[in-house]
Amino acid sequence: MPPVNFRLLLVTDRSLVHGRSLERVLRESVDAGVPAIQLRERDLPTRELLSLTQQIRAMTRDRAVPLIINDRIDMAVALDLDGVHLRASSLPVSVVRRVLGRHRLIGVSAHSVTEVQQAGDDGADYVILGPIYETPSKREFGDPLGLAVLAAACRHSSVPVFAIGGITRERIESVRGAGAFGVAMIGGILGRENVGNAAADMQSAVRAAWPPDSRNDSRAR
Ligand code: TZP
Repeated sequence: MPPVNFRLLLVTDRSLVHGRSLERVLRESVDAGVPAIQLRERDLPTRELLSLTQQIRAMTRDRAVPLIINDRIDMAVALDLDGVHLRASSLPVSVVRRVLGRHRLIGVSAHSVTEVQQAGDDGADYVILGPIYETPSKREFGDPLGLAVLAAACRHSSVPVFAIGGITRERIESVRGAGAFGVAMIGGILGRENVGNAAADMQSAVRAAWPPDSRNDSRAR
């Protein structure tokens, strides 16, 4: 299995960047310490998504930051991305694995303990579980699951679990306490006016919660 060597995953939503270019705010985030990006721009037409992904790939490659894309296995292979993120309506993990092989990451969205377990059984490298807390886009993502569900999912999971949904700096310690491997977020960084400051702030809280030398894998960022 390829290593999941990050504790903070910044998920994109270009509707939140208020007229700034997504490439620019992601560059600011990465330069401030964000260690991994999930490009989640599912509604973009293929050619536009290709061009955006190429720009972001060039920026992340220069900085050795993993770039994961939602669903687009073709782009992951063609642009040599680090992985693909899947949800329930995507191709199954087993099929995606046949295309991507073992050296690219496969992440899966889950909304319950059972889905987390299933994703592990299916061969995902990690799971993103949420929403844990209420998020501004509550309607799309469903009711908050809460820390008890997160804790149960982490106990029963064979793969790292990232908590998503309403994650703030103040909540990082609680989700770590529930057993999360890391956190994934949109608004906590991209929704803030000064994205660089927000990213630095968030990464420092993540490093405080999961000190890099607290586990055997010293590559975790
Ligand atoms: N999946 C579950 S909640 C969510 C996703 C993609 C949105 C997270 O956004 P935010 O702004 O970090 O709460």
